[in-house]
Amino acid sequence: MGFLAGKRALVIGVASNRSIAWGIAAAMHREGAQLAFTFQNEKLKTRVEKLAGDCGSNLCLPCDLEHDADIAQLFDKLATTWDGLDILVHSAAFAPREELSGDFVEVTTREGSRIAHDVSSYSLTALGRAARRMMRGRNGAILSLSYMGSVRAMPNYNVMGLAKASLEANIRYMAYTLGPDGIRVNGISAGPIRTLAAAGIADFRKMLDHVEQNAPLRKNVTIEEVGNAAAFLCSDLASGITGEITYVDAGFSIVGMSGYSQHHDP
Ligand code: NAD
Ligand code: 0WE
Repeated sequence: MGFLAGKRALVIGVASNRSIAWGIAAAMHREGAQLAFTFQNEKLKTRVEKLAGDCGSNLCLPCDLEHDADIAQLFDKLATTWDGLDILVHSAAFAPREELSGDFVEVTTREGSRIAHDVSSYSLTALGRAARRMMRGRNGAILSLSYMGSVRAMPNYNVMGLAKASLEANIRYMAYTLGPDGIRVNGISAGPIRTLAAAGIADFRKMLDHVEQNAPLRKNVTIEEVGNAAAFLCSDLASGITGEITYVDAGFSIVGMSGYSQHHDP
């Protein structure tokens, strides 16, 4: 029996079979969890429904995280099918494309900042509030996805770095507040992965190559590796862990002198 047998998980952020959320859903399904999904808009509906079917789920509900009414309706609908919720996965982020290239100080706008922080950080608080009643008192777990741009200045990631810093603080405040309800809140900071969110990002190939050459494990991570860590963090195996950001990045973030090559006999 899998280590998530009997658990019910809601997964937000599947857009394709390359989505990190899809790697998480597949790992959770393998470990015995029952799944429900959301889709951002009608364009994604059929794709998400097909992927849901692949892991035995026919629960697919609409939710645009920019709208309070969508979040309220999501949990109203979910409560008509499920009497409780054990796991909530938040794997969504957005900033207007113009914010994600060029000189940070020059390209960052008030409206772009608002949108990035709203969708990528505030939405986690809104979801936590809406999910709280269904998750209370059953060793629930909430998980979100971050990136190292929250703690280091990086080219082009720009205002998304600020939004991820906010998200990581949000994870700690939510862990602090929801802990007494038996709900853990954690984050995974993943290395770069080619998903739709990475499509069209300038020099993404270059970043993948740089990680492959400099990370201690000399590789990039996959959605399967992120999925396995996510399944663990949301399971009772992680019952002592809350408010943490776990790096799943082949070790890239711990290196203090990238590019230095060490002589090494076999
Ligand atoms: P993806 O494009 O597959 O997923 C992003 C998801 O966000 C999509 O499903 C999209 O529908 C959803 N989304 C965006 N705006 C939304 C809104 N207003 N309402 C509802 N949903 C919305 O890309 P991904 O790489 O799997 O991204 C998932 C998460 O992982 C994001 O938080 C991203 O910041 C994070 N992350 C990605 C990488 C990477 O290199 N791909 C690395 C570290 C962290
Ligand atoms: O968090 C992300 C990407 C999130 C993202 C992606 C897009 C592309 C499409 C947010 N908003 C948008 N808006 C769009 O219009 N990652 C960690 C992947 C990523 O994005 C980068 C990166 C990396 C890594 C952008 C610049 C530099 C590095």
